[in-house]
Formats: sequence, structure tokens, C-alpha cells
Amino acid sequence: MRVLAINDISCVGKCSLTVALPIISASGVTCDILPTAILSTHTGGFTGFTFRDLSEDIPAILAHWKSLGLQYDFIISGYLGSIDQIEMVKNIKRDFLKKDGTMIVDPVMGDNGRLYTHFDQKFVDEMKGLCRIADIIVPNLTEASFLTDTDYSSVNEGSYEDVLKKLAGLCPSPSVTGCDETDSAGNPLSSVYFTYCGKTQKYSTEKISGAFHGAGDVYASALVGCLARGVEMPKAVEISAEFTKNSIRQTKLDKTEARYGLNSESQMLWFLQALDAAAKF
Ligand code: PXL
Repeated sequence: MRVLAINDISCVGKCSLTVALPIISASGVTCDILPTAILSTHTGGFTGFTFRDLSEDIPAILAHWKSLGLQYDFIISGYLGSIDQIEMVKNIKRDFLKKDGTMIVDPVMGDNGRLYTHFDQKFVDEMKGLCRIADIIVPNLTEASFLTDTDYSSVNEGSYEDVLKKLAGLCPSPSVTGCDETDSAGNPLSSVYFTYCGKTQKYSTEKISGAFHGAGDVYASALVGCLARGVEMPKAVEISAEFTKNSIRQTKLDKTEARYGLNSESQMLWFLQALDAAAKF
């Protein structure tokens, strides 16, 4: 299996390609990368970061790949620095995804009800267009609210499924991560709502309090790794959500600053054992 991960390189802060490459490669598949930008750190929680947009380099990179005849089983896109890059990703899908390949879009735009620095409503509208050409989308609740023109503050435990159903207007297999819920004993849960075979499904796990940067990147990368090894969506969601939760727990135990990303390294062995037990090939 050959996977292409399109995302930025945030040199510090463990997100985007510094998370995608190790996790997808360790899953046992080839992971090629297309860096969209190089930043000294990611943009969430740091000031004074550098940002070099790599859009100018991308056409020559793609021309070279075309000459090599490269084709991908999976393409996953993440942080895109501009509207032009959204267009580039659409073209990359057209030119480099195998006929029966899978396009996964992580519409990285915001968290906790707000858009990240650099993004605005125009970008959101363009991102809707990218979601329309995806097979699977993995927004968090904030991104799902923006993509469906839903007021984030009005979304609650009773309305996650409505958001998911609205997302189905954009893409056949939508999912929403980070849906806070409570179990019957009053314990906090974090749920992923997703559509599988046309039906709404949900996977819930213990919610670990706090905001942790890069959790979405760990989740999306693990999900791609699982799917590329033939794991069915419900099991892939379960393994990825547990790996992310374990990584969040480890980060909390280590008391590292949330902006430096998840300490998923020590949880990788658990992830790979779970993946290996579920993998079809
Ligand atoms: O983790 C998402 C992400 C990826 N890349 C960059 C970011 C963020 C979130 O802030 O700033 C550059």
C-alpha cells in the first residue's frame, strides 16, 4: 500500500507531517509526503513562528512524480496554507489517486469553537469544496460546525448526529471527533460520530480533561494506517480513538505543555499491536 500525506512541516510542536509520517510508516505501509509549508512551530499557542509557503515548489514536485508514474492507494490531506493549495489538492487527487483509491480529508481549520490564525470564512467555503471530493472526512467538532454553517455554541450532546447528517451532504463517509458526552454514571466521554454503510455509528471513550494540541493529527494518521492495512472503519475508529486517548493520558502524566503536542511515542507499541491483531493484510 502506498499512502501520500499532504500536510505542513511544523518543526516543533508534534503535529501534521512530524506525526503523520512516523505513525503511517510504522503502520507498515509506504508513506510519501508532500509538505505544504515549513513553520518553526505550529500556529496554535506560539507567537513569532516562521512560515514558508511551499506552493511554488509543488508544481515541479508533481511533474517529477508524474514522470515516475506514481499512483496512490490513499491520499490524506491536512493543514493547507492557502486557497490555492486547496485547488492543488483537488488536482493531486485527480492525477495521483488510483481509480479504487481512497481520499481522506482532514479539514484542519480550528478547534474549541474558533478558526486557527490564517483562516477565514472564504477558506471555510473552499474547504467545503475539498470535502466534496473526499471519500472520508475527519473534522473535529469545531471544523464540522464551520463546514455545516452550524453555530458551535448551539451544538450539544443531543445534536451531534444532526451535524454528522449535515456533513453527509458534503461527503459519503463523514465523521466528527471530539464530541463531549456523559455516560449514565455521569462520567465524561469523548465520542467519534461516523457514518458506516449509510448508518450513524458512534465510538465513545473516556474523556481526559484539557486541550491537547495535535490530537486530531494523531487520530487521523492512525486511522489512515489502520484503513491502509484493511481494518474496517468501526475497528479503525476504535483503535485510533484509543491510541489518541492513551497519548493524551501520557502527555498529562508527563506534564509537558499542551502546545508541544501529544507524547504518542511510548503508546506506539500498543497501537501497532492493536493494528496487527485487526489488520487484514
Ligand atoms: O494540528 C493542526 C495544525 C497543523 N499545522 C499547523 C497548525 C495546526 C494547528 O494549529 O498551526 C501549522
